[in-house]
Amino acid sequence: MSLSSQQKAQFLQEGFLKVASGLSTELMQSWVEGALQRLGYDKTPQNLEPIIWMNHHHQAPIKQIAPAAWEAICEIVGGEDRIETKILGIESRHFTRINSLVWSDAFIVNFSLGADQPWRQPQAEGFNWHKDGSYFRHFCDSREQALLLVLFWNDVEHQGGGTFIAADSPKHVAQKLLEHPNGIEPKTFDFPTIIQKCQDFRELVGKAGELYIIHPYMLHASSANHSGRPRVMSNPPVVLKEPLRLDQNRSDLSLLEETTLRFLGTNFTPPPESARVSYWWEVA
Ligand SMILES: O=C(O)CCC(=O)C(=O)O
Ligand SMILES: [Fe+2]
Repeated sequence: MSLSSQQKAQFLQEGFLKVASGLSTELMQSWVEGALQRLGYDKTPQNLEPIIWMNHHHQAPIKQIAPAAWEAICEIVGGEDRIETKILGIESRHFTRINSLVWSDAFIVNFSLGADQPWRQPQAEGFNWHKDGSYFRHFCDSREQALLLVLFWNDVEHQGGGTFIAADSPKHVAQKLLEHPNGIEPKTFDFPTIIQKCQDFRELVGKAGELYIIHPYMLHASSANHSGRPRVMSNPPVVLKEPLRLDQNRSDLSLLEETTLRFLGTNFTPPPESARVSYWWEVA
């Protein structure tokens, strides 16, 4: 089942889309129960941090365990052939290997973030707004995180810790990237200034197995979980073999490239390869 013309139009206009991934209930329950057990949630929940970033324990090919998601991802990036097959090793408090072909139980478990304060609507102040990608220098056409995925492994309701997005942030992030054709180091990306320009804030909610496929320029943040239940989510990166081709004159653009050009409002001339020197990953 490929994306409908309505779904494609939504990604192009809004920069995000929710699809059913095709993950089975059995697999989700088994990986989630195992992860919560490893954290000690069944025995000593009182000892747990409010939010925990886990490393991989189980993994399996997306094509096998979530065929609908795989098809949607491939369609958006312009085909399976464009997805990186090499494994990237990174340093992180979360996962340390990125294999774009598999999904894993490297969960972000939000047990009770901010549960001791009144719940607040998504807004510029007081949240850790960011664009993902601590391991590469960011350019308009970067391939190292070509999509932001928010995959729910259990049901996430209103005020239950669903990721917040700033839906109108991609055009502001695009502007910032255009101002820096030689790239931006992840630590110096000025998210606080960009988020002040945003007005359209949303809370992502959904059922277990639902996947938000989101443009990589989208600023997002963890939110407070007042549900009393763990929110289990993962953020598996999609790495491409080559940078995006951001040239409106091409007739063979992927939906991701078209959407990126819409946010940029102009073509982007790739930097010389020497400008891409700073990155914090290696082929594992
Ligand atoms: O916890 C969340 O909902 C978002 C986490 C996130 O964006 C991240 O770890 O990069
Ligand atoms: Fe993030």
